[in-house]
Amino acid sequence: ICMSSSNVSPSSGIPGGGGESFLRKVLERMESVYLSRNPTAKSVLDLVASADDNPICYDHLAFRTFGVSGHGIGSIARFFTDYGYTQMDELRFPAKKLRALWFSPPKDSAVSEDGSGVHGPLPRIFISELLVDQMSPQTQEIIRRYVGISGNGYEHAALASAVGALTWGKPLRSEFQQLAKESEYAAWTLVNGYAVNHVTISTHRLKSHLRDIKSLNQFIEQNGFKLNSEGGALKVSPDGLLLQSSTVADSFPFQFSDGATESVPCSYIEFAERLVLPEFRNLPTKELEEFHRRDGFEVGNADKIFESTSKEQLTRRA
Ligand code: OOG
Ligand code: NI
Repeated sequence: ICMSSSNVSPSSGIPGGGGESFLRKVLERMESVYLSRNPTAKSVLDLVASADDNPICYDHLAFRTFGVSGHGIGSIARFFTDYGYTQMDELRFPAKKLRALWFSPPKDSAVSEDGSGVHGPLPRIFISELLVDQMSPQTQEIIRRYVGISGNGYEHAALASAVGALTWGKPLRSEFQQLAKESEYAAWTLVNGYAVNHVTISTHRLKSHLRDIKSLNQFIEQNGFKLNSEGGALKVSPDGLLLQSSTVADSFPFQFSDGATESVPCSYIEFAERLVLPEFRNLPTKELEEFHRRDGFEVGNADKIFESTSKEQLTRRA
């Protein structure tokens, strides 16, 4: 079975019981929106599940937001912190005008024997926000108008994600294009809202040879899926202990409010391998738990993973 995440950080929330089962129900709805919109992610999960014949554990789920008047990271974070998650480190991406925070899960109790996906160990949560103040006046005007239309929608970000709805109206194609020129992240967020941006398979918790992320990458490509090639398919943290890769996002025909339809990017799937920390290297494999491994995220890796929804990656020939 998947090792339960042994988080040492105190969880102020509600471990187990009604709180945890509600949290998992919400994650289930978010995941089902994600799987229904992203055929590549669904196929990759099915493929890995059939090849490994073991429960798949999620390392993290990620969301994108507009960092302006309450609509930023906090809007979606609130749900998770209310259900026991703990805010961890901040990551900054000055060139992309983004910032992110990650949240570690509460100690979970409801991991069933065959717990897979959202029924396995609770995932970390990675939430980023666009630094809207740093955008051009035209871009800011569009973003501020749409978050304005949404009213108090930001108070219900998790609900919006779970039901797969935008809290603002559909934009004009020209507005999408204006944002895309300046920040592909902004354009993505305008048409996808609080939808799950990606789920990440925890490769070291697989049992077959696919637990090695390099083997998994090869397997994914052999099966005809395109990996995000930005800076090389495999992203490695400076300490060498956090290895990540991702597919290129799917796209879907989006009908803009002016009636025009254009293909826009939606979500992708990521893979992460967390290696054992030096101080635990002598532990027998059987005794290894998640907390013995490299935790957290890495700016250098993340910066390249953001490109999984970029036009350059989407239009690249495999
Ligand atoms: C997030 C990219 C970063 C990670 O695991 O470092 C990331 C995004 O594309 O919104 O997922
Ligand atoms: Ni990620």
